Amino acid sequence: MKLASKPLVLAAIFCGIATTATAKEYRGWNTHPPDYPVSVALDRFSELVAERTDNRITLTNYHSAQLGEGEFATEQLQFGALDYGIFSTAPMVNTVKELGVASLPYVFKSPEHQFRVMEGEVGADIATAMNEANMVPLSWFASGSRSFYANEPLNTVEDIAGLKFRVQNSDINVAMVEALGANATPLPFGEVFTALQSGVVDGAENNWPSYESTRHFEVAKYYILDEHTIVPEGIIFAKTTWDTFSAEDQETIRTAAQEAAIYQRELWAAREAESRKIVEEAGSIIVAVDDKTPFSDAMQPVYEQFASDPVIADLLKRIQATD
Ligand code: GTR
Repeated sequence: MKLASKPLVLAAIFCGIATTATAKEYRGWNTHPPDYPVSVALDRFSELVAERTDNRITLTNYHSAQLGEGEFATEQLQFGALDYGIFSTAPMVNTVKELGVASLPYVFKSPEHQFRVMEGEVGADIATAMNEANMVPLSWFASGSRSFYANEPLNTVEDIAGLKFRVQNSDINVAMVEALGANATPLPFGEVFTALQSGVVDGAENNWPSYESTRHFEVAKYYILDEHTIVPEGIIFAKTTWDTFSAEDQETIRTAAQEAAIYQRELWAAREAESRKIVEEAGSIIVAVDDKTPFSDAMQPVYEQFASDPVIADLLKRIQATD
């Protein structure tokens, strides 16, 4: 077969280069199934970016932990092996100590207070610290309050003691459970159902939608609404990827991430109510906690251990001063 003439080969090479330079695909991590509020909003984010960059930037979301469990994905992001994703910041606490302040029990007065803090000056300082670990947060999604559940009755804080709880992989979460006299077992999210079912752990802790979507309620039906943490969860890019975008594209992507977050917060409110209904109808025993003081008092050692660091102490003071 006759080889193509030199100009033709050059033209082909040139076109190849032109294609890669004008359309690039990026890989995004997500742990939740496609119909979960977080996932739906992440897909909206990708659509907005594609539309607004004339498909030059394609953000492909891999839902349902297809790219691995959270701890692994968090490391991949920090190494720049993943481009972006929607991440819970709990497993980042061990590498970015500033994030620890946002994982402290009862640090936020409400989900709205968390948004005001994370979107304000404290959030900007936390973002700067995250940049040093190769992470650029773009917007914060609703993440719900996390509460304990177990396969035996939980009516008061005393009932937590002596049980074994799965926690996210964070030193603060371990300390929190230990402060209640219980045992903490860090495990990947995707392994919790089997761990509950086989008795490796007696319980776990999470928000309404995750308690329901993972079907943990089928194997741990006692849910006590102590609402100990509201851990920030957001769209986070690897800085190594982020820095390759022009300032104009960065602006487009950041705006889309913020719009997606507003959409997600609406979806979240509806899903919280729906999840609550599903688990109640399935027989979960829900215990309301009117006075959370016994929980927050018992968790004081966590503050002594983590908030004595001057950097955390300063951020904490500023969070407490935020309305
Ligand atoms: C969920 C969160 C996930 C994951 C999970 C967990 O609420 O959305 O990203 O962190 O909790 O408990 O591991």
